[in-house]
Amino acid sequence: MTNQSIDKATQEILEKFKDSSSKTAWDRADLQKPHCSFGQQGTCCRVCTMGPCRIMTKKNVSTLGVCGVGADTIAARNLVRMIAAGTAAHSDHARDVALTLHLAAKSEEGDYKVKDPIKLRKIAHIYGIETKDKNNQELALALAERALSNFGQQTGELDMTQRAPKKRRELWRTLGILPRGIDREVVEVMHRTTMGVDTDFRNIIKQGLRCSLADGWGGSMIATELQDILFGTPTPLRSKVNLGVLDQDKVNIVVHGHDPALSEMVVAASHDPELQKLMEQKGAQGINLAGICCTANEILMRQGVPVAGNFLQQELAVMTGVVDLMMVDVQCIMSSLPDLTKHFHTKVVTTSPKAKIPGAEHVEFSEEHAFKTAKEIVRMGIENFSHRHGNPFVPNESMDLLAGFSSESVFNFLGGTYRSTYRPLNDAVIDGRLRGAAGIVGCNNPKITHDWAHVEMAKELIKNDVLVVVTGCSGIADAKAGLLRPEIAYKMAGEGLQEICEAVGIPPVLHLGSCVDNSRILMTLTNIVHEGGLGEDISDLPVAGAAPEWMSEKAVAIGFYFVASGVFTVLGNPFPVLGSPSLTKHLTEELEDTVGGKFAFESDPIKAAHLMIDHIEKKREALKLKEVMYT
Ligand code: BF8
Repeated sequence: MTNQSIDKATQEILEKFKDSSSKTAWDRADLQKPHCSFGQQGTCCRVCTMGPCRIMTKKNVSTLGVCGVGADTIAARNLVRMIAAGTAAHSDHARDVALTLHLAAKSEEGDYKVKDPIKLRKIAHIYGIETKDKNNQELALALAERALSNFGQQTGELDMTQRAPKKRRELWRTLGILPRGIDREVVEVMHRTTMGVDTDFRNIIKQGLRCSLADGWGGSMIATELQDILFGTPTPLRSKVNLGVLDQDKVNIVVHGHDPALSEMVVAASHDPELQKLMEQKGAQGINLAGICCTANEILMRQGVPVAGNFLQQELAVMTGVVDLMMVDVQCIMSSLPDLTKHFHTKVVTTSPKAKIPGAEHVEFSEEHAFKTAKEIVRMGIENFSHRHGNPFVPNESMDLLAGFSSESVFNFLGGTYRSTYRPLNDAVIDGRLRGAAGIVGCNNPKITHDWAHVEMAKELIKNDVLVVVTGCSGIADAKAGLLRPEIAYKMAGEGLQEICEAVGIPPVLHLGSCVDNSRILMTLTNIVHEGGLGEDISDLPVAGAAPEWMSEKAVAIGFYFVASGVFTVLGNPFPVLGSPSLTKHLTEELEDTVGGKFAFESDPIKAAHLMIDHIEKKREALKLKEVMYT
């Protein structure tokens, strides 16, 4: 089992069910082998029905598709369509958040309220909204309308891009990749990549970069900031992670997906006196909420709700036999869940009209009746408590963690409670106590030992005095491995990083939230540039990024907006482009000359960490910084 996961809880459940008829993603992944090499290399084209066309190379001569396109075009088209899909996912989520803010602004009596009025004013200012003489409701309405207009905007520049360093924004403008409107960039990718349009692979990638920026500095940033306004900006808090947070004696409700709008209400509904009474009548000792994937990250960061697991643990949560209800919203939800519940008592409840799953119960969520829907779902979970059967098995594995960092809180923290400044962080990098910083983000993928690449990479980086920030399933992986505890710095961090962690009481690995919260990393990098002393652009900074176990189209969009923002980014498994050596070279070499960032593909997390460290050193040298103090 150890080659499937490094996580003990995961290993125990997989071992227990290895000969049973309950199948998981790992079993299905085995059945998919060998993978289609054309798909893997990116050289299969299905954009019209003259094919499907595959590009084959014999004695250095490649075939062409029926319309005449070769491997370069096909692989580039396939890749940027992944960017468009990822951007669409993050941004459609953001649209729903903006609509929720609009609703909160319109009806003061509704379930949603502005929780962070300071951020409301700050973001309204970015949108050029006059804040003087406006109350919160008026401001929220104006902001929601302006944010919504960014989706359908046809010309101009996305408002949030103004937050990027000046030099970066000018570069985007010069290169013609400053995003105009969020939906427009997604549509243009789809247009350009349809049969017989753009066949210049560099030009296709250029639009891919523009589309990805519409995600990072558009959709994802809108989602993060408006969620903070509605649900509160996270501040550091303690919680627990892994399947051991499920409690046999309590009603266990697991929320899974990405959109916090309903799960925030479920948190409130779980305290409802009427439902508490029903829970007691059913003989349970409490209502225990836990999360999976990014919905988990959202309510962990703001409410401290424990996390049951990351992407590859969603089926395992059901297999414990103690999850009375799993409520899902959108994204990263395995279609296998309802089928799995044939062997277990868990009710799987879909809630979004955009994401129904055959075999699941559907309770439609609408922002107008959010609390009522949340209560109904919690009630279903409580009612299902008495239907448990068989021998439940909850691995005795849970880990403490410190989360809730944001671009506002984390480095203010580094500046001390009363000093709101990035100065101490910049100074630590300048004087060589810190080598630099790295972001590790993204998914799990059954092709890679679960959690292994995330955890090994993080350990290697902190050992070398690189402060690590994490989001998404990467954050959950590191949390399970204990890396989000301040005390781990003494055991695993280099001396310089240890000093900093000790002085401010932070862990060497900082959890910044869900995948849309990668926009917090963009803002953190921007704040470091603005603080001064480390160059004028993100591409000058001694930083790097990685997605060592990525699998989702959303990760492709994220990788691209980091590279387009000037960040060297290492992927654990390559993009499906290796069938085009020219495109591969463009992504891993040439892009650096234009946008200042590029990709590398490296499956060994230690080697990948050293690619990042080498890049950080290269940037330190260019900035003429002192040598790192402790080597
Ligand atoms: O958006 S890291 S598996 S849960 S895609 Fe999905 Fe990947 Fe997890 Fe969050 Ni992000």
